[in-house]
Amino acid sequence: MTAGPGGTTVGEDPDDTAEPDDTLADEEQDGGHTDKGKAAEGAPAGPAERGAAADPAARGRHRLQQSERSHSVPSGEALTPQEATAVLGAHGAEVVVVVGEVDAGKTTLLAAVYERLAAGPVAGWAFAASESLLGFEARAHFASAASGLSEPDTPRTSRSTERVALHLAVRHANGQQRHLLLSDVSGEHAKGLLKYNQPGDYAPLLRSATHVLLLIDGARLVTTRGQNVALADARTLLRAVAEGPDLRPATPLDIVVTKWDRCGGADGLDDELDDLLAWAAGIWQPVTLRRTAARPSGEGLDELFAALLVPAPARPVPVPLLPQSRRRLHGFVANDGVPAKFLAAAGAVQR
Ligand SMILES: Nc1nc2c(ncn2[C@@H]2O[C@H](COP(=O)(O)OP(=O)(O)OP(=O)(O)O)[C@@H](O)[C@H]2O)c(=O)[nH]1
Ligand SMILES: [Mg+2]
Repeated sequence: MTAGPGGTTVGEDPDDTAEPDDTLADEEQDGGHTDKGKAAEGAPAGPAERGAAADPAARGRHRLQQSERSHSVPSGEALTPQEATAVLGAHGAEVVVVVGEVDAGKTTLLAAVYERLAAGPVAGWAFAASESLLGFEARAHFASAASGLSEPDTPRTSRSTERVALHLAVRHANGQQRHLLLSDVSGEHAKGLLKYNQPGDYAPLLRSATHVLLLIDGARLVTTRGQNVALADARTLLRAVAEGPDLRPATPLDIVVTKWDRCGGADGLDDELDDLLAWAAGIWQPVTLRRTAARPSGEGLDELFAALLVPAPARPVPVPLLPQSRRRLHGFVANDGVPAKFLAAAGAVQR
């Protein structure tokens, strides 16, 4: 993708291009890392700066603030929306949005991908750098036997949406370098999608997404009754994501069954998953189904990671409308897409 700094939101997109948003930050927020922050630095001096010029102590304080801003060092934790936006502006990045209910295995999956890359190249891509090394290490520690827990356990991800994205840079044997921002937000946020069809805190993430992973907790698929409930929930989630206003058309969506080590071979499961995939393909394209076990084997992770780096298919190019037809269509905005002939026949066309 060609993400440039200072992005727009879908609602404001003047030419309605099919590119994902290049900002993960709410528009009002400005952490000093965005171009808005840079623009502010170059703006004419306001009252504070004029005061600083007159008073040496104030001038010192002002300089200190400026230097903190220009020398800010990433904390190494998961990135804030502003920091993630700065990565998008500087390099462009794949924005991978992981959606799944509490305990679905989101954090463990991301930790396992990181560990897998740390162990050696995946599909020719080797770990190059990360601005959220501490965030990855903390997650990997709790998700591995090294944590000293009798059963490795990943702590629940905080409900906070202050730090939402894990950053990875990878380099291919051919010298190409790519960046990824992998969202890790609490499954609590999926409740809004599931119950009320409201994206809530997912909205800015989905607007920026270049890839969506919709996780199904494999631990819920062991019994037939569990399968019925979990797969019905997955359909509701998928519909909310796919039919909501945020996700751009043709964004690859992967249905990822987690904990395959626990549910693989369960009665009737493969047939149910085939049905789910066929149903999903009817409402979203492209869609893929994956079976994964982040632990103990890492099954399915290499294929999943390689898929995240496959260049996105060409997105539909919006057809430019002549001013005349734009005006006419505007009148029928509620019936957009319905042939005018049919509307005329139904007496709904107002001339
Ligand atoms: N057996 C098995 N357990 C797993 C696997 N992946 C995750 N788990 C376990 O499932 C539980 C939940 O995993 P998390 O990664 O914390 O789930 P989450 O989706 O991030 O949960 P929230 O952050 O609370 O939304 C933890 O106890 C993990 O150890 C897996 O592949 N196999
Ligand atoms: Mg988590």
